[in-house]
Amino acid sequence: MKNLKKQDPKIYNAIKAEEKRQEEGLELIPSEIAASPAVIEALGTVLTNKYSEGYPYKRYYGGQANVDIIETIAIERAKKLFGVPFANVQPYSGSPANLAVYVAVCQPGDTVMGQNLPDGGHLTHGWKASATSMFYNTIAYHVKPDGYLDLEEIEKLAIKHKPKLIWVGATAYVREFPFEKLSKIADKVGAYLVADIAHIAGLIIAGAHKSPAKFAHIITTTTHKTLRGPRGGMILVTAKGLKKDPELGNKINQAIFPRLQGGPHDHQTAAIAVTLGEAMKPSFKKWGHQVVKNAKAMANELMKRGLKLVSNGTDNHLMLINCGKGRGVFLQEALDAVGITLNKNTIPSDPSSPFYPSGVRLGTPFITVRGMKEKEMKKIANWIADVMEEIKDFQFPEKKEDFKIVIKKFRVFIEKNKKFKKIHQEVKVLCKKFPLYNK
Ligand code: DSN
Repeated sequence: MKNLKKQDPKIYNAIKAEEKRQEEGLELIPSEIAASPAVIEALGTVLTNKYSEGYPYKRYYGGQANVDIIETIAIERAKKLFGVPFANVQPYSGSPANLAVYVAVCQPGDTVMGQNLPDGGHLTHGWKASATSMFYNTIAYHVKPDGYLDLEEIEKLAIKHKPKLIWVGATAYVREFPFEKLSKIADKVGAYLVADIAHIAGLIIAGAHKSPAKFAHIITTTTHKTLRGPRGGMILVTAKGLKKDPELGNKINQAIFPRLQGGPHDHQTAAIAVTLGEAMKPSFKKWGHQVVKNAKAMANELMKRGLKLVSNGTDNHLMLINCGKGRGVFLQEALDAVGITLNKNTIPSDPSSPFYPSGVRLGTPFITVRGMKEKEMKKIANWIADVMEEIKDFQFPEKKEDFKIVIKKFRVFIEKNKKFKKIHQEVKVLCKKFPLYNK
């Protein structure tokens, strides 16, 4: 980065500081990952200079010979990896990909169903704060007290509301998705079943989670979570989808361009192609299975230490710790102080609110990229449990207005805590043994 360093030291220094933060800390946000050096190289290329509205060999601007090759490779790799006949690799990210699905198959005012946000669902699946609920009639389904999807409720709601589209997929669901059962419900009411596999795409390719390819009509995903790619999105249409509507691929293409987006981000497309190439290697399968093994090992150790996990464990890459009413923020901030990064998150039937949720969400994709295994998971789980123990006296205040006072006290406590300083040093030592990029 010699030019950047000379020309804009403020930005250069902030990037270097972020490199150091990621290198010296444990990134446990389950939707984050360390993209490979080849992916990062593809992102920083002259492809960012180009406009390519349209699709390969059908563009609106000249000079597309190289971009057409790149996008075609990305499409073909996506089709092969997921076993589908159609792929669009142009969505800027997951939310635009999901919006394109609505535009392709629904009319404004149509009814759609999705997993309730506090139950782990995604904003774009119809949550009230998302624009999707402004344009569509959205019905939320839930998980049962054991943390599994409530299939009985889903079936009842589907029969009652006859949705045009049913989403399956989430941002905070620790169990395997029952794609086959949901496809039966969707077929019964004539709805499109759309699987949003953003969180689990890499696990599906690795064979560590069932694939929705035989059961859903459409699949959407981001490319920067367990797929280990650049920030980006994809929309896939399955054979089942084309059987329901042979025009579905064309409708998706039109929804992305010209209806919702302009020129594709060609540097991102190239990096997606590289990602998909990497995901075809046998080592990717091994990695995907290790992510799940690591999550299970961490979950077991956390529970052994007395922490409460939503659904008492995990089938995938992520876990949700129930910290007690409104206490997610305390654990997030205390762990930040020891170099462990995760995010506060709602838990099913959260007694608090999305801004002051009662849980934290954590996962193993990033640290598995670094080569960490079950032994390290146990160590990390014990640090988390130690930190939780240390902050046990801090409760969310009865009156929300008092939060500012409590959090101020809490931050002073964190700042002065000797145990946290010790754990932070130990975290750094562990990270040094598992370098991220400087191998
Ligand atoms: N922000 C993503 C996540 O963290 O799961 C979802 O869009």
